[in-house]
Amino acid sequence: MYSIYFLYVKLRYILILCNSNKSIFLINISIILNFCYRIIMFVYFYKTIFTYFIIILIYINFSVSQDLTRQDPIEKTLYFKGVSGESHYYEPRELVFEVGKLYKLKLINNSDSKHYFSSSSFSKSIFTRKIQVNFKSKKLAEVKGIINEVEVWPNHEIEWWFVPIKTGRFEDLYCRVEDMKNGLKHSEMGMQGVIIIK
Ligand SMILES: [Cu+2]
Repeated sequence: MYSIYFLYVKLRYILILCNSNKSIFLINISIILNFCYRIIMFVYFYKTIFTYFIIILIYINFSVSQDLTRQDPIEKTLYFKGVSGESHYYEPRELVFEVGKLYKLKLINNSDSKHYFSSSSFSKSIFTRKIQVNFKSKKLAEVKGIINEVEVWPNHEIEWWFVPIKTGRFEDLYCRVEDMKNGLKHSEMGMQGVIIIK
C-alpha cells in the first residue's frame, strides 16, 4: 500500500521537474489518489480496531463460566409399554446422552401397570436439575434434589431434567415391579434397557 503510493508520488515529482504538460493533470490525479489512500487507510485502521474488538469479545465469552443447567433442553422420550401377563418393555430400549448437555427425558407410561425407571449407575452419573410432574399436559409439581429412581403410574408421565457428568455404558436399567398376573418381575419379562453417556 505504502510502496505503491510513494512510487506514484515519486513519479509525479519527476514529471513536475521535467515541466511536462501533463503535470497539472497529474497533480489532480494525485489529489484524488491521495484522498483515496486516506479513505483506505481510515477503513483499514477501523477494520483492525474492529477485529481486535471481536477477538476480545470472543475471549470474554469463553472465559465467563456457564450454568449448564440453564441451557435449552434436548428432549428425549421413553415409553413404558406392555400388557399384564404378557410382556413389559421400554421403548426405545437404549438411550444415548452426551456429557455437559441439558436433557428433558420424558417418561411416559402407556401401559396398564405402574413401572420403575431404575438405574443406579446412571443416577450416579448425572446432575438432576428437577423432576417435573405433569397432568393433562399441565405442570403439577417439581421435585429437586438427588434422584435415584422414578416410578410412573399408568397413563401418566413425568419429565426428568438432568445434565450427564460422567461417561459410561450402563446396562442396569430395569423395572422391579411384579406382574399382576404371573408374579414375575417386569425385568424378567423384558423390561430392561441400556443407557449410554458419551
Ligand atoms: Cu414395569
